[in-house]
Amino acid sequence: MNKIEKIANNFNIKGKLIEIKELGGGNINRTYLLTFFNQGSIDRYIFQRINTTVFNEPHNLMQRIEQVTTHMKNKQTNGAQVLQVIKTNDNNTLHVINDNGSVEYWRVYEQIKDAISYNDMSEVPNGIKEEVAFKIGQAFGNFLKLVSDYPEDGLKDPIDNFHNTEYIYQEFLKDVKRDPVKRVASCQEEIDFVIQREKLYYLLNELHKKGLIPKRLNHNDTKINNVLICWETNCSSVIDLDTVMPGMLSDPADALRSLINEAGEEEKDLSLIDINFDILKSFVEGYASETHDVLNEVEIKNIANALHIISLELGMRFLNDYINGDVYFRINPKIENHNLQRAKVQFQLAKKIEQNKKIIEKIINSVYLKAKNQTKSKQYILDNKKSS
Ligand code: ADP
Ligand code: GN1
Ligand code: MG
Repeated sequence: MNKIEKIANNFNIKGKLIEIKELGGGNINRTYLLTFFNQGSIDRYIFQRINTTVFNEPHNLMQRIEQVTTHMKNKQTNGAQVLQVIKTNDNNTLHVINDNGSVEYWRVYEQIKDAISYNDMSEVPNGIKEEVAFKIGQAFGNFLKLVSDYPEDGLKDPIDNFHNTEYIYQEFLKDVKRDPVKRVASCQEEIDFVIQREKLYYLLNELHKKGLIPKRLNHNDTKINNVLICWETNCSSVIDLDTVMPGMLSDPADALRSLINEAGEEEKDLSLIDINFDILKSFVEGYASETHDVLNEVEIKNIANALHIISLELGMRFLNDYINGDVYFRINPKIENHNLQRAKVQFQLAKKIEQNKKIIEKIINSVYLKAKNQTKSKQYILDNKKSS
């Protein structure tokens, strides 16, 4: 019996295991799709080994995920499938094993059925790119709404200072100074690029301190492949809930970062990195349709800044990992200086955002204004009907 089969035996799953397939796409966890034959039907499950370098308290993490998904299920009305945790035979959310001295934490989810995820916009056929962007906007906007009244759970955040750009920048400077694997000389141009934009990294914290931007429970990892679209039912499900914690505009910002660069995060030819404004507008239309009465004016005005900042932040995180010897993000050893290459893509995107900031702000503001006005006129019609 192989290792995954043995792990599967510990979960409360009926039927005979007939196929094991590793899924790529994520940069953090190891993910497998397992197929079971059960009394004439086929059931599929997602098996994941949690990356404990990134998530050092897996039990705490699973408790948040269980509570958040239960909260979502109780409120969900649009028919979308919500991530469902499958327990072990002894009713735990994790199966812990010791493999040659290393402790591994395994969890299982039900597979979201009949749904597709795209790794980047280049995988989406022309003609439906805007529709996909709209659906992703709706899905993450709906997520923000669903968890907006999730009560304080007393749990630790799964990662400290995740998307605290100011903190990430300070850590980055320390690692540049340490230069642990002697790579700093090979990326001085990129380091200078980061330092030149220092002022931006403080912006969101400053607005928060002034009371202008609140911290709301965010998904915090809103890249394109963390939404599964079911075309048949017209419902989309948000997955990868590992980083659910309070944040400031990280969801619309990171989703836009991931979507508007059609070439994707892994592109080698930097001349292909650009902004697709139609995709940008469609995502915002989807996100605004759910959040126009949730976000305040200052938040809406700062989505463009948050997008700029998160592109620089992710570039900084990739560059920092390159400088540290590739210890955080999964790399493909066949790609030379993989994390440095990924950082360059994000910096190129940040340059484009810088050049087009005014246009981006204009699009976002006008989409939100339209969404708000539509609601107002609907309300006006309703009120008039009632009084007549
Ligand atoms: P990572 O943290 O490594 O990004 P994810 O939780 O996003 O891991 O899973 C990686 C990939 O596995 C996803 O992009 C998706 O394609 C697939 N996947 C994960 N969970 C499910 C699920 N419940 N149903 C169907 N596919 C899933
Ligand atoms: C990681 O797990 P995945 O691949 O969805 C990372 C995100 C990055 C993303 C870049 C916990 O996301 O923050 O934006 O890679 N997740 C974590 O591709 O660090
Ligand atoms: Mg993921």
